[in-house]
Amino acid sequence: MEIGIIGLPKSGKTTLFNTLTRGKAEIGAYATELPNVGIAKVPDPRIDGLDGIFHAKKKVPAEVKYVDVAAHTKGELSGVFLTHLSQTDGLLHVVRAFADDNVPHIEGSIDADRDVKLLDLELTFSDLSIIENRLKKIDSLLKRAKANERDAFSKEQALLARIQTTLEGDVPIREQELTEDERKAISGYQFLSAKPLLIAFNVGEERLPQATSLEEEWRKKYRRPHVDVAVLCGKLEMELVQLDEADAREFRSTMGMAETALNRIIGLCYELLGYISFFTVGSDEVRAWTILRNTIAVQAAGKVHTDIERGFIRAEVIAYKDLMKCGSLAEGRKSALLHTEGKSYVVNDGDVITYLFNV
Ligand SMILES: Nc1nc2c(ncn2[C@@H]2O[C@H](COP(=O)(O)OP(=O)(O)OP(=O)(O)O)[C@@H](O)[C@H]2O)c(=O)[nH]1
Ligand SMILES: [Mg+2]
Repeated sequence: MEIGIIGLPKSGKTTLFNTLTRGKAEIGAYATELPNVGIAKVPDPRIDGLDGIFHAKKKVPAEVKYVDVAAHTKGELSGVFLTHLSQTDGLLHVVRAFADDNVPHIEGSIDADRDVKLLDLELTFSDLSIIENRLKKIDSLLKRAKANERDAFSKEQALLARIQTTLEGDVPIREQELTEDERKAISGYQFLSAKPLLIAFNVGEERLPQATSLEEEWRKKYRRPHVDVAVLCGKLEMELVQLDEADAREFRSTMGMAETALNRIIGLCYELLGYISFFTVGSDEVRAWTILRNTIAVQAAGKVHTDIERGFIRAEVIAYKDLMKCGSLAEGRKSALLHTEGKSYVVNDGDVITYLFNV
């Protein structure tokens, strides 16, 4: 589970990266080719709820990896950037919306709308160039292909040509009408405009009081299928995660800031990417695991351990809410809220699962 942070130079990418991962990457440094990589712990109050029952030695939240790729100038979403970005499951676009004369903007002025479009174009260009190369390759392959291979190549050619035309009409791949099979067929290309996108507008402190209304306004404007919007003040948020918790809380309540940007952005990315969490519990640890919506029990087991997936016998499942009502797994069993499921059970967000397995 990995999210790539993108944006124009000096938009606040590394600042946000540090906030999300509580990291200490150098700010304002001209980034090198090496990306910053860090882990964000996904805040989830249910972990504490479960710990109230199990008093575990360890509480382990779900984790999402964030990759802050180096700054790139226009038209350079290629080479090393592309390699890092193509492996991610989603993109977080940091858009500069703060004014600061000490931080020059590469385009010479602050214009968030222009920057959103600019990056969109870059994603599109990157995909178009991959498609062009592949189409050329298929052309030459078709000349030499045996009769039994031609069909597959022709099919791929037709699909890519269709995607190309639609992309040229400014429809990103994430919004294109493709069947499940077609999406699968192109998944290997890791197209950037196919990835879910969170646009994070980085506003200055002076606009903090309007953050909520700005977010509403921008969400209306930019929200698309698989695209969501957040507004935050990157610099302030980074300073706040470096404070101790009580001080940060006090500051937030004085400023009327409800939730930390950290929690909100991680939460929004989680939803946007279609992730859900299930839990394993015990006196050793209470732990959240990340899966995609519609994952079946046996695949989810593989997240915990490949042995459990291989030797899967059954899963004992209780919904988080039900478990909190009963107060223990034993009570859950008695009141039949805990149910036994087989391999193909579709796991729900918040399921607490005990696996029985045999290897
Ligand atoms: N005033 C103000 N300055 C900010 C804010 N966020 C970032 N900055 C400043 O902008 C400069 C660039 O921030 P970075 O986080 O390094 O931006 P970046 O996008 O990672 O930059 P590159 O990696 O060089 O492209 C630094 O001097 C930050 O202190 C903000 O919300 N307000
Ligand atoms: Mg940076």
